[in-house]
Amino acid sequence: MDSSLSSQPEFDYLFKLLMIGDSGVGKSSLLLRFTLDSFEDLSPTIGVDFKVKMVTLGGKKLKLAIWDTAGQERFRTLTSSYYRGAQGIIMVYDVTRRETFTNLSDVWAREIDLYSTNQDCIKMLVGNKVDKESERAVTKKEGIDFAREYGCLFLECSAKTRVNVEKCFEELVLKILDTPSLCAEGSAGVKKNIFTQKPAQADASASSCC
Ligand SMILES: Nc1nc2c(ncn2[C@@H]2O[C@H](COP(=O)(O)OP(=O)(O)O)[C@@H](O)[C@H]2O)c(=O)[nH]1
Ligand SMILES: [Mg+2]
Repeated sequence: MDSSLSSQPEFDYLFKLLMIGDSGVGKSSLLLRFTLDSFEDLSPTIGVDFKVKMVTLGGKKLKLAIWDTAGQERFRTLTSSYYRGAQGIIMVYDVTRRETFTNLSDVWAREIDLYSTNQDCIKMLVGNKVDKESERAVTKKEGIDFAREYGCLFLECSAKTRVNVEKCFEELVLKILDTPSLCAEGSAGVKKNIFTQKPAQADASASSCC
């Protein structure tokens, strides 16, 4: 849209996305898989804060700032600043651990209602670890029903085998692009600073950008 200007913006939209869900469900692994295409057996204390990834989707250049917890979810102490200004939220559970699924409605959906500043914010429910099919404890139908009830998108995926990982992020972002109020917030012309809101020791080291 600003292509007539001499200094071209590096992106059309900047979106803030969040990963939430219980400890151990694979939030950090999904983020690493999506941003770096790697999978490591992460120690439970390692979180990545946030990563930045540039993508082109729907004909737009997008800068995605994807926030992850640094393990605070174990103590249920995510703060409102974590949620503030997000256009998209990825709610992750582990298909082999039923309590991670029930906690999404008992704990995490409530937190979103409490803290999310944006009522149009798009949510994506993700059932991770489908590579462990023999240990499955939550059926796909249950995921579909939850998503319908909470008005979320839904996919099952595996950070380990990479099945559906890109699709989780892409479907979420395409839906954000379809929502005019969210695009307006994320527009490159809008002065907002989602990077300085975060606490110290930001690690924006990922990727390709800038
Ligand atoms: N089998 C399998 N293991 C996974 C998958 N995703 C993550 N893990 C493992 O689950 C554990 C917790 O992952 P992590 O990303 O740290 O979860 P987080 O606490 O939600 O950030 C780690 O040992 C990961 O290697 C997956 O898709 N399949
Ligand atoms: Mg983590």
